[in-house]
Amino acid sequence: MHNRKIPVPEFNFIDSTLREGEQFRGTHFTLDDKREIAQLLDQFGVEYMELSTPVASPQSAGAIRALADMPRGFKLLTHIRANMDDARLAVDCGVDGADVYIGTSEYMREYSHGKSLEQVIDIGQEVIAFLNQQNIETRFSTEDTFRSNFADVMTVYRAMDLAGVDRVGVADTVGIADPLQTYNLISNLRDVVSCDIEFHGHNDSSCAVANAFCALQAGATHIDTTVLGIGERNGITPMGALVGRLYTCDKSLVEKYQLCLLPEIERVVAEKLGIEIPYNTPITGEVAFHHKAGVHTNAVLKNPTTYEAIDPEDFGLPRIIDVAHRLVGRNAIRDYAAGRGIRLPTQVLNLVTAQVKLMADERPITLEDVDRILSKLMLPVDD
Ligand code: HCA
Ligand code: CU
Repeated sequence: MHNRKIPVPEFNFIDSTLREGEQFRGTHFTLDDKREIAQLLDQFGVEYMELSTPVASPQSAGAIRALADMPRGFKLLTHIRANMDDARLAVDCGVDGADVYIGTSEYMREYSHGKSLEQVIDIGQEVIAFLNQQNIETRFSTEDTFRSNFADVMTVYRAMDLAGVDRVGVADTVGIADPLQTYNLISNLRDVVSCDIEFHGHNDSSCAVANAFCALQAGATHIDTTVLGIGERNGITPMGALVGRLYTCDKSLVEKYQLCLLPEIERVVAEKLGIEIPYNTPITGEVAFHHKAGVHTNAVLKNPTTYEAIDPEDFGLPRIIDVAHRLVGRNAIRDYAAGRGIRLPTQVLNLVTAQVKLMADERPITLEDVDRILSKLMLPVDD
């Protein structure tokens, strides 16, 4: 069977930790927090950062102005509604670009802004024309794209492309899209517009990373991410997990980023939010490089790639070979003992392994228990 792999073309991360992430339950970033997070993400190498609209509050506007003055490699964006007042204020705050959005689903048209499709296009054209005059990079997205009429959104995208927008945005606002739908919608859009394409996907049904990845395969050029995936409800595509997905596809895709900073960035943001990094988070979760079963540890000790798609060293992280349990293998015990300066002749090794297993059958054990078993039989390692 031919296992076709669709390549991922060049892409940009739009980090929205300071916009979508501000919408996460309990987020309260001070101005200093925003500066610190922006500096870390700048060092990591994100290409863009999106901040909450300056209309939201004086601190929101102040943060945009502060980051606009900061030495940085990323382009500074703010997220604005499709109206002229918001667009003027964004320009006044010194952004490099504006992410303009408006709802196109029936729900949004009925319960949110109440505009017809023609009115949506008219106001979009006016805002894009104004921002273009100001030399501001522009993006126009249709909120709730996947619950909007397909022909309607394509009409809006085509009109915005013709109006000279730099990017159109596809938003899975309520997290209902699946990877094939995302791939299909963006492939179709790729044929309709000549500008760049952005994807913003929520994670309500766990597809945000897969959808973002398929969006790239279909021709999207920009992906919205946040640190740890924070955002409204359970958030959007987490940057770390998408890095993991891209890395396993082709490591060279993410070598443009300072990968060793990822754990620190997530630690800082988690601390500010007062949350733990979920234990099973790709790459940075505490069990991400934890090997346990004897069959696994035996192979990993010879060549980690056997059971690892991602090399923890690329992220400055250790690999853990767990020996304190009943599934332990002899080679893991030998390696653990050697690490503690203990040489185990084969018969002793067999005995230690058997004793660890027996004890672990009786109760959960710790490394101290393994150490106690070892110390009874300790011999120094020959150098
Ligand atoms: C929001 C909605 C949004 C916008 C995304 C976009 C969404 O919280 O204001 O601008 O592309 O998920 O639709 O985040
Ligand atoms: Cu969103």
